[in-house]
Amino acid sequence: MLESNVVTIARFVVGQERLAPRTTRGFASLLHDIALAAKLIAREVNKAGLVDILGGAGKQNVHGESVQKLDEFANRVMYRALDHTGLVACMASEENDTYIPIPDKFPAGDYVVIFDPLDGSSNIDVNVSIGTIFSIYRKITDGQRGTLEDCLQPGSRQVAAGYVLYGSSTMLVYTSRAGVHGFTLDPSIGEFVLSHPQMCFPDLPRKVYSVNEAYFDRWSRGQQRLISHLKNDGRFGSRYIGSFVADFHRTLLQGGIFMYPAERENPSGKLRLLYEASPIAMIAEQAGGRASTGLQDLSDVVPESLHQRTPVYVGSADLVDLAESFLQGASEI
Ligand code: AFP
Repeated sequence: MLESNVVTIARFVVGQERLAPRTTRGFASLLHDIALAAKLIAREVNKAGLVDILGGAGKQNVHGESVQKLDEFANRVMYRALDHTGLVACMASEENDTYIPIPDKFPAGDYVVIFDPLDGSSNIDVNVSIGTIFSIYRKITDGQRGTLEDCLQPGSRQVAAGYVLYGSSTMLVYTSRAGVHGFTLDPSIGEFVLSHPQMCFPDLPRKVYSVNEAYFDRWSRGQQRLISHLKNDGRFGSRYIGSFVADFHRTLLQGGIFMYPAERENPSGKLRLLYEASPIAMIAEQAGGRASTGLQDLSDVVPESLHQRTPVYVGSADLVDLAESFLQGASEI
């Protein structure tokens, strides 16, 4: 029997359903499937350091089987966890060029699931935290199965969003518009258990900004002035991991602002709207923060293509407001 104070993710989600206006009973099952995929990915991520012993990607492992790259593995695990459930209309993944239909042999459902199976994967080799990001919408087209149009919805229409952080422990953080809740994988029972209920950006005296400052010379004057302002403010420290999930998670726990700005030669920045920015924006808003392109709320951006990129400013609401005040009107890039 479970200890009385342990709340597993399955138990928690069922209890939340009546609070989450846009979800149905199937949502609990969908989140359960994503949590299962996360456990399988976490198991492989934890083995990544043994790659020299077990064989690297493209090589044969000790069993003579060929070893997949971890991001390809994570992509397949997410797909296989969701393709047959009868809950999903279609999917889209950062790893696939086009949207992913549900095979005809399986029934299709109402939810559209969009994911980045392994974000920050260039950090794997140096043992830095990486993550999975997911975003859930309802199908908006009339047909039985989902289409590209169902994937191209603004973040404001998300039913739920979340991420999994593969760090010193594995955490799953999600929102279904009833607050943001964090669960830590307890390896001894193989379950995600509630560890961080009702997460909110704190307002601490020490502030943190997070941006890759090596790109300073490529930024607009407004962005450069913003960073100079933060440096002169006296209250700010700087942290940058280079792994969006890990940088955002720290920002959520400690407050501050994460930025991936536009550049003069690359006005869209690097991060993907559908796979990275929109889901993290929803979590930020539900945690009392804000997310912006620098010029408008990220949740209002209507995607035109699956792999569209966008500048990102996310974190404590007052700091995102401050960033916008430097960027709006500063059109000289
Ligand atoms: P990788 O998946 O190639 O490691 O990129 C990670 C990422 O998309 C995101 O997780 C980081 O916030 C961002 O790129 C870091 O980019 P820079 O290396 O340009 O700072």
